[in-house]
Amino acid sequence: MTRTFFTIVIPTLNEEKRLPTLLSDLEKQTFNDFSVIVVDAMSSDATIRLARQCHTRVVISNKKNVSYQRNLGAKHSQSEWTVFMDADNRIPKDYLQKIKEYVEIYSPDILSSWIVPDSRLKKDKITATLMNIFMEINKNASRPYILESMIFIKTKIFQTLGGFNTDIPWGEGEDMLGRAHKMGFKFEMLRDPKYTYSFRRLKKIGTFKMLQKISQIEIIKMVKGDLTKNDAHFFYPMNGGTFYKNGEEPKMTLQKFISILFQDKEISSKSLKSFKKNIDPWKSLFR
Ligand SMILES: Nc1nc2c(ncn2[C@@H]2O[C@H](COP(=O)(O)OP(=O)(O)OP(=O)(O)O)[C@@H](O)[C@H]2O)c(=O)[nH]1
Ligand SMILES: [Mg+2]
Repeated sequence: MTRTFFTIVIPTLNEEKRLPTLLSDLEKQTFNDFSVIVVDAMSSDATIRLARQCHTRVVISNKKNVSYQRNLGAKHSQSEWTVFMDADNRIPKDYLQKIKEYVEIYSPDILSSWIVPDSRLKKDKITATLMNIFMEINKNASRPYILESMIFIKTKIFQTLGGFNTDIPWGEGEDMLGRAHKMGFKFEMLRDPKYTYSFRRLKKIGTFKMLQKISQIEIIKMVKGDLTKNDAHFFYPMNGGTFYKNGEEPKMTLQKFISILFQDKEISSKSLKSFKKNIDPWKSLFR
């Protein structure tokens, strides 16, 4: 494999609908010193065939775990920069060109960029703007917020950090950035260029429902310290493209939420009753 400026790693699971569009965006880039590795978790649809048709290197992962797949892809990277992109992204044709120019002038260690939604709906534009503002105000925090859908990182630094933690079901990018921050690596969030972030989940389950779910996750994290892999599935099922073909949204009832919250703890029926009474202000999270 020749040593390109960027190596782009795309983890996939049943992404026959989305991946070809991203690969075609990549083909149209004005800067083309990059290679692409699709790390597929044994898709049952045409993902692998379509990736190969586009002359893309495909690595098969024997584990269905996005972080594991990203780490596996990065092992094959011989570039100075490794880039993690999701199959449901779109990028404008000067995206890589602008990033390359930026890194050559400012030499950051890790970076990402602002997003635009894949929709013309006003509510999606507002949501994307709020996400951009959130990323902007957090960029100097000790644990900056980042979307795993677009991460540029120097390959050596990725290795030093030990890659993504494969045991984390949620926020693995943030976790890695937290470790990078501690070691003094330089992170940047670019306002320009922007990439198109897929709002397919919002389309499938609804914006308000998504906000409910994020609030529920944050409550679990506050109480339990973290979210287990089992819990995560109830809030944010990760099945790649499969979820959008035939995936069912797991229903989160107040009862289920309480059982997740207290599953490792002994709790008397009296305190459970009092908890249910006290949760009244939070009830809107379960409608
Ligand atoms: N192996 C594996 N890959 C996955 C899984 N879920 C997603 N992927 C792939 O990992 C990348 C990120 O997944 P997405 O489903 O886009 O994650 P997301 O953006 O948080 O969620 P969506 O809102 O559903 O798009 C995609 O390229 C997927 O194809 C999974 O459960 N297992
Ligand atoms: Mg996505």
